[in-house]
Amino acid sequence: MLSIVVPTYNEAENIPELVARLQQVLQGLVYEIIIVDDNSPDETAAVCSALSSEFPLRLLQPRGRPRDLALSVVEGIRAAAFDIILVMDADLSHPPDKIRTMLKAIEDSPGVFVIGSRYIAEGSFDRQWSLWRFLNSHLATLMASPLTSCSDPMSGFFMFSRTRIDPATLNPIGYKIGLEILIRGEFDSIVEIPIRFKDRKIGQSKMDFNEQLKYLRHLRRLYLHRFGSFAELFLFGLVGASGFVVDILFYYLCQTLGASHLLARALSFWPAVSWNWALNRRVTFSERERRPRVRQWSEFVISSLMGFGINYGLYALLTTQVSFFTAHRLAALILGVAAASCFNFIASSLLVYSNTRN
Ligand SMILES: Nc1nc2c(ncn2[C@@H]2O[C@H](COP(=O)(O)OP(=O)(O)O)[C@@H](O)[C@H]2O)c(=O)[nH]1
Ligand SMILES: [Mg+2]
Repeated sequence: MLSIVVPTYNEAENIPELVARLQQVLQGLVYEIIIVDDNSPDETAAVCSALSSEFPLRLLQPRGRPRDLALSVVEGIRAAAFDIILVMDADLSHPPDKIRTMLKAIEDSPGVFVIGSRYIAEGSFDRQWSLWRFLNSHLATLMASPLTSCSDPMSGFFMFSRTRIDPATLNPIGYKIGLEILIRGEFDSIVEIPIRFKDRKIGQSKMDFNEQLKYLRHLRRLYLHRFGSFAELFLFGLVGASGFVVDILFYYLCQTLGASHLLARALSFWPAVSWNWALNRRVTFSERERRPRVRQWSEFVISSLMGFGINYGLYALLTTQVSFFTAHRLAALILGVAAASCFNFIASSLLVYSNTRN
């Protein structure tokens, strides 16, 4: 017994063929097709209503939220009548004739996550992709590689048992719902089935730049989920590195405008520290409580100045008191920066951006 969840947006012309192909390959099985349509302006609703008299098909049209593929799939999973769920695209990119192989894998071991993969042996694409699409797909996969060993977590063609996830824990955004379920679910292992991914014949892809930005936000959530404070530390480091660039730019800008190098050094600190504060508020700790800006900024400045004190103090102490560092000043400088960064991160995480203060 199988529930097939198909997210759609403007796929009215593809749905009849998809449904007919599913009927062909699934004869003798009990299954349902749940079309989760984000209120497409085309004929999707009429097409589905006509098909539903002949095929086991239901149409869901969620309202009250912006269009989102991943959220549509979550809604489809919630509405499914059966525990075994298959997610696939409507545009016939995913081969229905692999479904029985996928089902067999789940029947053999119900705890697995089965995914149709383009990147393992015998998996392939229909025709040459543009370099842009190719790079995009590979870069997206590479960025997810610390999260999963799956070779193609971006494939939207996968099957799993709903008993292995709690839909309430899913918090996706954008396109990569397979990755979301894979990371948040409790699966024993991943089974990859090679597929030939076909380019759509009808209609248009809805993948665009905005979806790629959403993917970065989605990845951030998954990294925080999987790596907790380490992911925050990593983001804090990235923000710090970008602040360093701001610092240098202003340092030169001030001098170009006539300031002395000492004055330029003192001035460029302020835009850099403000940049860091704002980005940490928006990116690193964006899930934390929103505290009043001026007060939080002031605390961030104080903690940064204390960090600088530690940085400078440690450098001075080591290079005057420890003979090794007298000879290796760069090592002292690096230790100073590392200690100050740790201090800054801890102060930010526990105090400046903490949840428990107001
Ligand atoms: N419900 C819903 N489905 C979507 C949305 N965007 C795309 N889809 C569907 O998701 C599947 C994959 O989208 P597609 O545009 O083909 O992406 P591509 O294969 O990466 O080019 C198709 O069935 C689309 O109709 C959306 O915002 N909401
Ligand atoms: Mg497609």
